[in-house]
Order: sequence, then C-alpha cells, then structure tokens
Amino acid sequence: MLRLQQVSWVLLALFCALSIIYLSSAASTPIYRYEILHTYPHDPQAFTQGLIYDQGSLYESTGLRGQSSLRRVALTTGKLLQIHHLPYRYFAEGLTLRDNQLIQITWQEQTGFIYDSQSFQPLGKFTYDTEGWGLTHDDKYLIMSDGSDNIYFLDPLSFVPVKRIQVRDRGQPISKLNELEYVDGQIWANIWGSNCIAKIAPKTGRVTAWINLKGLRSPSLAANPNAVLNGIAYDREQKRLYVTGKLWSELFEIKLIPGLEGQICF
Ligand SMILES: [Ca+2]
Repeated sequence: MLRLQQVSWVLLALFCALSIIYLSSAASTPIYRYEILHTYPHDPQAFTQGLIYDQGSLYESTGLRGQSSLRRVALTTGKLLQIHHLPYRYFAEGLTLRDNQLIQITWQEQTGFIYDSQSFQPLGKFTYDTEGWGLTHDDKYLIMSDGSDNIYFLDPLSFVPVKRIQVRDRGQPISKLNELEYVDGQIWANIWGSNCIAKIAPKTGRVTAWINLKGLRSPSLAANPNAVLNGIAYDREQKRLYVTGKLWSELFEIKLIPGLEGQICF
C-alpha cells in the first residue's frame, strides 16, 4: 500500500511539472495599455510614414504620390518649420536620423534618400531590392521593414543588407511591420492596419510584448481605412514616447501601463 501511495505522489508531481511547462510555453505575450500624458496638434493632411524626435523637434516623412515630403515640425504647436518635397514619382516612407543625416526610404521605388539634417540639402541616394516601409537604426545598423514579417539590418555606409530577422509571436509570423523605432534595445513596430505596436527582440525577432493603443484614434477617422496608427518617436534623453497616425489631427505623448486581461492584439 505504501509503495502504491509513493507511486501516486510521483505521478502527481510529474503531472504538475508537465502542466507548468505546458502553461508557461503557451503563456500569452505581455500586453501594455496606455495613458495619455500630453496631446499636441498634428497636421491632418500629413500621411505619416516616418516619425522621429530630436532636440525639441519632430521630423516626419509623409507619403502619397505628389504629397510626399520630409518635414521638421515643432512638437508643442505642430507648426511646420521646414519642408522638402519629393518628386511626384516617389511615395515616401520610413525615416531615421543618424550622424546628422536624415535617411528616408520610399515604398515601391526601391530608392532611399540622404539629407543634411539641418538644411535638408540632399546628399545622395541609395537603392534596395525590397519594398520600403519603416526605418530606424541601432548603434551599428540601419533597421528596415518592408511590410512582411522580415526586418533587415543594413550597413549604414554601403546600405547593403547584412542580416535579417523574422518576427514571431509564440511561433506565429507577424507581418505588416510598418513604422519603426529603436527604443532601449528593442525594435518597436507599428502593425499596419491595427491598433498595435510590437516590441521585438533584435537578435531573435521574438515579440516580447504588445502595446495596444485602441481608442487613441479620433472616432471621426473611423470611416477612413487609411487613417491608421503609424508613427513612433522616442526622446532618448527624456525617455518620452510620442505616437500619431496617418491624417490624425493629434499627436500624443503616452505612458505605458501593464495591460489588463482581454486586451489582445493578435
Ligand atoms: Ca520612428
């Protein structure tokens, strides 16, 4: 009888251990919700494709043919301070600022542009083989999305892709990766057409957390399928986070809060 009891305890312990392993492997990815800290004006004509912050100003890349531009905008007033218009054939997309140079990519034209960050004077251009959606950089590489589940790391001088990660959440491919921002060692990506931003581990492509920004977009834009969340800018010095969307009349400084049950992104 004693031996039977011992076997039962061993089996129970084994069952518990296997259950813990199963539950932890199936555990959901953490989800953050948000709190609005400040609301600022944003040009409702701006089809935002790239957004960055540097020393008190926002730099923005806007898309659509005939309306594509590079802009410097005052954060608190939304006032347009400087603009460079792209030729009609280019549909501008992601934007990043590195070593006093603004780098802007285009959607299907496979062309990137380099500008002096002060004067917006064009300094050169480069080409790539994929579509261009989002752009950011870390200490070593330019980091680019193309609307798929791939993220490419480009040499910042030659613009040649040197490595690629595939973005996965618990093994599931996450595609439509759009506007990017490198924030405290992770790549943040807007998912096109959704309320969600993925936080991505740059070495593995694993989604480490979701940010659900449901409710941030003005209800007046609900009928416009193009007016989606797109634009993440991070102030590294003050650790401030700004987000907006295409054709949104507002730009928000937000704070992240650990999520509630049921706030699922995907
Ligand atoms: Ca950005």
